[in-house]
Amino acid sequence: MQKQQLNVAMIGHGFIGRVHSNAIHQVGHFFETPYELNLKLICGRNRSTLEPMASQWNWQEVATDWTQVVARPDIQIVDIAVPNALHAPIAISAAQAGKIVLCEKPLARSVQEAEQMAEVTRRVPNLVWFNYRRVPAVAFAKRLIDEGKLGKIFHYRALYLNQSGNDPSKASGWRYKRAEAGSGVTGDLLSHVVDMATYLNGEVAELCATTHTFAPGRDVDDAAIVMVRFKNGSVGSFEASRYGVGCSNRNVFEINGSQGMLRFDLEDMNRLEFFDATQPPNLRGTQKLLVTGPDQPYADNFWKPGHTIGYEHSFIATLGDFFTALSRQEAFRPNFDDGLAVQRVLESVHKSAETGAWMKCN
Ligand code: SOE
Repeated sequence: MQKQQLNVAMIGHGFIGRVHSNAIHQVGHFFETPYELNLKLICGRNRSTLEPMASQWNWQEVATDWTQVVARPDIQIVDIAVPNALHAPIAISAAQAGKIVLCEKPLARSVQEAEQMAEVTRRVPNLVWFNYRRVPAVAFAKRLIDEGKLGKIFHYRALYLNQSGNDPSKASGWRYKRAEAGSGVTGDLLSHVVDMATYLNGEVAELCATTHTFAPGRDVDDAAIVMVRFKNGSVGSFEASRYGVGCSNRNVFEINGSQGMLRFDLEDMNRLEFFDATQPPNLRGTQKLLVTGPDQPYADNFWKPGHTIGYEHSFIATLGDFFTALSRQEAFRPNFDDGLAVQRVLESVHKSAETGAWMKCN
């Protein structure tokens, strides 16, 4: 069958732009969909870094003005991989021009921006790159929870730590400036924690948070610690920090239920730890499952059982599921409304940190 050609324009060409470029190249190799993606155009402000990036990742054209790019009739997909301050104007213009819109997380700098983006973008297929939902071990955790393997959930605790804030060479980057990023670690890392917690354990009912900035003069948060009550009756904690010295990209959750426990650590991302409390007491113990198949998420897409995968596969799987949903005219999650929901929780974190009070979410 002839595939439908879709031309992609990616705005941005930093680290995450490379990750997205790889996913756009690879998705057709691992997921059977009726579309063929063309890496038509990459857009960025700095030609001297843009041109080598375009040639290394096989983007056909380069451009420096995103306003012209989103207006081009030969572009069907706009992928946003730029600093957070530009997410809203690009997403809104692209959606108004009828494009499919893919946006890096966090969706926006504020709830107000996210609301405008979600409103306009509901008319077009859209996605927010909360990629960790598609790590096979995380998707398997979701399946086990939905099957009731944990019973009633008591606790959900999660950490996302890196050490970038403690690195003076990074301090001048956009991620450390309120005007460009909107917030610090909350938007950058806590947003992943909130999305994953909502995916696995449902909505947050209320929370109480403290945030802290270690670097003198920095106008964004470096660390956030949050106590959480979920709508399903469980209680939990979230911690995110850029001062987690010794941790490069430590994204962890641990869930305790009446019938078992699940534990995940991105730094060992092919594994999911499972404790089955329904086993006879003398046989109970934590199993370190290698989630590469058989009968596990994405086992049919990637390699044979035991042949492990990496960070980039979570982006490929995100895109694969997105185009599968598109071809079936089904809803895709996480979309801009999910990004907005995360933004609301992050705003409650900031308000709670300012006032010291518990905040109701939604
Ligand atoms: C940098 O802190 C970063 O690239 C985040 O922005 C990503 O969302 C996370 O997945 C890895 O770390």
